[in-house]
Amino acid sequence: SSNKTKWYEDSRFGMFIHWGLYSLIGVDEWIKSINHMSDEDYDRLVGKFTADQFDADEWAAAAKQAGMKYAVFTAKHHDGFCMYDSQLTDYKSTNSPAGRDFVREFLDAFRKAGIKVGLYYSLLDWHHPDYPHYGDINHPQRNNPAAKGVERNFQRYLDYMHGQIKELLTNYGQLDIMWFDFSYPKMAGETWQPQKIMDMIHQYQPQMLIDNRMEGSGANYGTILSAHPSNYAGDFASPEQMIPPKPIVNELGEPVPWEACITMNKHWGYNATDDQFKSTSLIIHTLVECVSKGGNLILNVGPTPLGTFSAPTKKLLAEIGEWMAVNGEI
Ligand code: FUL
Repeated sequence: SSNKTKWYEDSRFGMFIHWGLYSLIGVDEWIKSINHMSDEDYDRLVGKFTADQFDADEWAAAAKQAGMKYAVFTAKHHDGFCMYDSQLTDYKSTNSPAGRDFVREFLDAFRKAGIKVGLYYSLLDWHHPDYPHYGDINHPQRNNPAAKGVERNFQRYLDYMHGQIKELLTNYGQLDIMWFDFSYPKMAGETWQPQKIMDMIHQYQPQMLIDNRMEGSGANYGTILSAHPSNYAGDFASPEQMIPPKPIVNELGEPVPWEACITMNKHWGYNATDDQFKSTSLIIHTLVECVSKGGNLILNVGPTPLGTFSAPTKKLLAEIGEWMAVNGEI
């Protein structure tokens, strides 16, 4: 393992946090796409986002007690709603009744607790007018004829997206991870102008790690990482909802860092009726299997509309923490 990834590979266990406007509907973070929702309908949620019970210190304490060493929070998911005070859009948490920069509060609390911090940033954006509507097979407006003739300036979207990444890289102190998500196979390579993004990372946060979804990883979520350091293939692989059958290697056959990202129940975002939580012992076995194959587990939580962890989430974290307290430090 390289010096750059050592802390990450030693960490083994992280927390993924999916929280955003979609949490208020309580179904799925893809709800705008699944239900082909209009901006008008979806954006009503902004006025309801009070986050009355959000306390990042509580989140950090729960992660710490569970034995998690790093955490990744959704700064912007596919819906395009910014959970931070971006200067490039009005579509942000600071303009909701909550009026808070959730990213900043998350970062402050988790750093204070001694947990490494990362931000999830969606390359897709279902809100930005210049993000292509018909090119994206999952865009909420994909079947809306009114969206068809409209001219979209993709470069303008890229400038916006790059500008937001720069904000996150420059306004929020040291970031340990940026988790970019995702690229359709046909959007591989230069589509996001990833070299520009990499140049910013090297300039502003040279120590930071990124996942492998910026470059056309698509459905297999990039189980292959390039051995060539000059490109933008990422620092770690990100198999989703599965444990790889064997350690992940690059095209030279060398093992690469990876993390399995896995939900506690069936959803990433808060789902009010999904009670199919995995058992504590299954999650511990999953963690052990990942570690035995040289990887990490990043376990997801989907906080409630008001910003708390649900009761089953808290219970699982507490029980995992009991096991970690005895077996976690080797
Ligand atoms: C996927 C996303 O589309 C899901 O909503 C979720 O964020 C998962 C971790 O990555 O690509």
